[in-house]
Amino acid sequence: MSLLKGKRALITGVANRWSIATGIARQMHEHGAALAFTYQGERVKDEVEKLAAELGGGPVIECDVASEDSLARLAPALAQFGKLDALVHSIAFANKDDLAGKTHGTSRGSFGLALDISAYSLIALVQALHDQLADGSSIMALTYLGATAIVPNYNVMGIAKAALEASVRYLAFDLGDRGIRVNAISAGPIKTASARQVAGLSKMLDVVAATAPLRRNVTPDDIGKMAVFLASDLSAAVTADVHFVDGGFHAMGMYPPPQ
Ligand code: 0WD
Repeated sequence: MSLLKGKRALITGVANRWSIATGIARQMHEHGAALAFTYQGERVKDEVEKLAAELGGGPVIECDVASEDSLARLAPALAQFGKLDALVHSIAFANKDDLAGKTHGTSRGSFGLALDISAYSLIALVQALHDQLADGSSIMALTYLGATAIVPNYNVMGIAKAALEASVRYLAFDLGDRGIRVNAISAGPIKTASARQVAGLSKMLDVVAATAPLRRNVTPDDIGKMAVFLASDLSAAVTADVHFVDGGFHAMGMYPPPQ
C-alpha cells in the first residue's frame, strides 16, 4: 500500500524503538513516505539515527523544543529535504513527582515546564516550520484521555494535554486558509519510557485490556495507522479534532463487572 507515496513527513519524539513516534514512522515508511527525524539530544542520538537508517535513511536533526536556538536551526536543516506534507508532534515531559499523588502538589515551576514542553512546543514547532510546511499538509499531535476526564496520577500532564488539544483547534483555524489540517490522536496507554513515569501504569493497562470494547491494549503501530490516514489525502476534509485510538475505552461510562 502506498497512501503516502511522494509525501515527506517530519517525525519528532522518537526516543527508542518502543516510542509511539517509531510506530508512526514505521507505518508511514511502509506507506511510501520519505521521513526526516528530530531527536532531543545526545542521549538518544545514536538510537534515532539507527532507526532512521532502517526507515529510509532520511535526515536526522537535533531539536530540543525547550531551546529557541535549536528550533531556529530546524527549518534551515530541512531545506534540502524539501517542504513537509506531514508533521508529527510526539513530545511530552513532566517531572515524575508530579505524575503521582495530588494535583495540588504541583509547583509553579513544574506546571510551567510540563505545559511548555508538552503543549507550547506544538505552537513553537509550527512557528519554526511555518514556511517549511506545504500548503495542504497535515499536522498531528499525540494526546491522552486525561485531557478531558480524570485519570488518577496523570495530573499536570492531563492539564497540559487539555492545552495541547485546544492548541490543535486554534492552529487548525489559523492554518486552514492554507489547507493545512491540524488534528490530535488520543492514544490508549502504551508502555513507553514516558508512560512508565506515570504511577500505576501497569494497572491502567490491565483495566483497558479488561474493559475496553475491543478488550485489548493498543500498540504504536495502531497509532501509526491512524497517523497514515491523517497524513493521507483520505482525510482531506478532517481537521481540528481529537481522534481516539484506544480500543474504544474512552466511550465507556462504567466498567463491566468482573466475570
Ligand atoms: O501511554 C502512552 N505512552 C501515551 C503517550 C498515551 C497517549 C499519549 N501519549 C503521548 C505522550 O504524552 C507524548 O506526547 O505520546 C507522545 C509520545 O510519547 P511516548 O512514545 O509514549 O514516549 P517516549 O518514547 O518517551 O517519547 C517521548 C519523547 C521523549 O522521550 P524521553 O523518553 O527521552 O523523555 O518526547 C521527547 C523525548 O524524545 N521529548 C522532547 N523532544 C524534544 N525536546 C523533549 C524536548 N525538550 N522532551 C521530551
